[in-house]
Amino acid sequence: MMKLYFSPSTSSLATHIALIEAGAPFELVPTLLSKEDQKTPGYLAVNPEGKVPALVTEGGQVLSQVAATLYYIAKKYPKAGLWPEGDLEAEAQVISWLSFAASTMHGSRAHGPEAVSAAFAVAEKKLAGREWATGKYSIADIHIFRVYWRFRPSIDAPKGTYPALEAHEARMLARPAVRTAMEAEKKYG
Ligand SMILES: N[C@@H](CCC(=O)N[C@@H](CS)C(=O)NCC(=O)O)C(=O)O
Repeated sequence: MMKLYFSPSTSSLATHIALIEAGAPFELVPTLLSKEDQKTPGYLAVNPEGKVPALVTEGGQVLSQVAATLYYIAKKYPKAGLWPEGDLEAEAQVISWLSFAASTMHGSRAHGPEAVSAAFAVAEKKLAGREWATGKYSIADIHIFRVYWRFRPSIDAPKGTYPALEAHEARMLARPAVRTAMEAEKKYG
């Protein structure tokens, strides 16, 4: 069974959602940032990056980085339809969004609220007029959602500032897998 090292509401939530969307068997291993569990020698032996998520595959390989974990889950469980298999243009678009979410969106927080707002403004433009990032629900939506949902409260912008992102977030929050993952993480803080 796969193991997900996670801390509630952090980057690992994206991996957690994807595992549930895929119907994959997995075990949650709490690695609480509030207790600095990610800095312990035990965890650093699993993931030398000292960050969550880390996903240990059934084969015993450790995958770090949200994008890699999402890709692995989507490809391993193709019936879940989380990856636009065989549609080269769409596959490349998913990779583009995953990179954008991990770098521009997630990376913006280190540079303060203005940088977060600027990153959201770009995401808003890219997402405008779309139900899902690449036309069909995919792992890209999971990644975008997790970052937007988590960082949105940290910026002072009235409702309606990012209509496409807001509507996307509402669609994500209506998905049973998203609700299940968030509910399961609540008890860890
Ligand atoms: N680029 C990484 C980012 C992972 C990341 O920054 N995780 C944060 C939680 S959101 C973390 O573990 N921080 C702990 C630390 O930096 O000590 C990814 O996509 O997985």
